[in-house]
Amino acid sequence: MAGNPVAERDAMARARELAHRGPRGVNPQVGAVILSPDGRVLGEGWHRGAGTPHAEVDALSRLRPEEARGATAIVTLEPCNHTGRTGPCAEALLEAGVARVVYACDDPGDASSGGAARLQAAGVAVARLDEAEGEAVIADWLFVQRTGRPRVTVKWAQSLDGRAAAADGSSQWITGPQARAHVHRERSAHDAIAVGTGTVLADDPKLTARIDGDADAPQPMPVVFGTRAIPVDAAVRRHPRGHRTAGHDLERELFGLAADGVQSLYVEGGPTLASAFLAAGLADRLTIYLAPTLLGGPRTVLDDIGVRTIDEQRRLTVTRLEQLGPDLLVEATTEEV
Ligand code: AOF
Ligand code: ZN
Repeated sequence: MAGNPVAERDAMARARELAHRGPRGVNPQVGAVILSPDGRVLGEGWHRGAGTPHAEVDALSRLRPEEARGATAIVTLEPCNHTGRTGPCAEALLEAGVARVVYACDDPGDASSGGAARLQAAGVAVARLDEAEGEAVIADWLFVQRTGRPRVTVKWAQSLDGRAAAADGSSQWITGPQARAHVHRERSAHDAIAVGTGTVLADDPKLTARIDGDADAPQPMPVVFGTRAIPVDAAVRRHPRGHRTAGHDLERELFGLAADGVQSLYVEGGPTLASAFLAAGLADRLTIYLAPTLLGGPRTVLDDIGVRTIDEQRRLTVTRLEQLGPDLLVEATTEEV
């Protein structure tokens, strides 16, 4: 069965919007739109998190049974082929009598993939559309599927001479308000935010995302690494998402966070924690705020990251360079290209 290209492209864009209504967690965000053979929207759906109906089943549930016969399902992810917490979507689409399925990206799961082939074998027309855009919706989830851990961004602010604080440890403020506003948007864009106990003791950060004009910005869950106790009156104890504590085995902690649905982690301080993530090869992206100031002295942004000799230097690839008021933002990945 041939599709209706214009209606299908619009429906896929709509399905991507619907996907974002779902929560980030252990399951991917998925959206679905059901079209009549002449390209009218019959129903919309999205996945509301593990244990709840998948997007295509949610969309089908909005239709009268006879409407689904001969319809086209537009889904941002390949319909699953497994019985997990819910039944296989490929079978649900077959039973409903859907004649055509258009999806954006393949399901990477060993058990859950194969829905497209299953549908095709049963005589349903299957096509793939807007793959890159579909992958972008669930980029962090796909990263977790591939690596078992959240994607990690390590952030720091520094003087031009590479210091994170003055000799006495004071560090507020090195950068200006534009850079700090940017940091709050970055906090909100991550599922969790990590600091060491040293930073909690020195700076008493709130670790909330405070964005002008957006009181409902998503808040990252604080994760405090280290062995020292968090003071009873520490600001992090009043964080709206609570907080969790973590130990020294970074990889293990990351696996645990991913198992609890954390797809991205923002490592915000300080030098000890940033260095530990870099030394362990667990930093994927760096965001470095450079302030046009000099501090000198011993408080460098990093301590030992395992580089003994110049052959071991950690080459980065700069992915973005931006001026934020008086400061510069350098974004880099640890992947060499
Ligand atoms: C779909 N449509 O809306 C979603 C899919 O065990 P479950 O039921 O929670 O299934 C989770 C897996 O199903 C998940 O890892 C991914 O492979 C797929 N997600 N598939 O057909 C959806 N959310
Ligand atoms: Zn499914």
